[in-house]
Amino acid sequence: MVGIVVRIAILDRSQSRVKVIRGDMARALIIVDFQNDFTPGGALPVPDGDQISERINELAASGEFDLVVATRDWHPPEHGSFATSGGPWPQHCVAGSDGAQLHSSLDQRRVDVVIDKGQDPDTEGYSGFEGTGLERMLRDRGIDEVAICGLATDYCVKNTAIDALRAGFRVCVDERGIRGVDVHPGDCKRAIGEMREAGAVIG
Ligand code: VGL
Ligand code: ZN
Repeated sequence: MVGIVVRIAILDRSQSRVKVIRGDMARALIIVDFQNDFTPGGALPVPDGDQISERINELAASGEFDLVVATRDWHPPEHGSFATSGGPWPQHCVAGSDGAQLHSSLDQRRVDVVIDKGQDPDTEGYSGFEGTGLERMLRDRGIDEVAICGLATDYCVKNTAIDALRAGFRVCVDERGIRGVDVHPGDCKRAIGEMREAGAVIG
């Protein structure tokens, strides 16, 4: 078998289509919280948060990924992170609200799976891996490597990337496909440093 590249085609029943897992690596794209409330005009806008849509759509359509996941911050109305409950943030991404919908500039035809997070009222739920089936899903589909884009660099992108590394995935963070809030100036820069330090490739 020397010299033969093994390509395994599996029928993914949930998607009713055949995916090819490369002999080398299977990759997923994770689009973090690209939602109305995190874009200008929303309840907790990330400056220029809408500007990453072209890059996200380009990544999702690139053919580089075996699976495209979009996470949504999806909070109950009394979530502990809301100022009304003593938390740091204005009310945002209440489950089912317009603000919680994926931004209309995202080409949702490219999204295979949507993962809702932040549903536990008592934890921040910044990471897409926290209290969700994301890790299991990636493992079930043989994913080795994840690329991460979305919002916000210094919160949900950072925590998702660090949890992905902890779970043993290789992680690339797409620098052109992220934006952050920078509540304290320098937060985004520090977040990128922390992700790199934890083992992520920033590119
Ligand atoms: C986020 C603050 C509060 C994020 C979510 O998606 O980065 N930030 N909830
Ligand atoms: Zn939130």
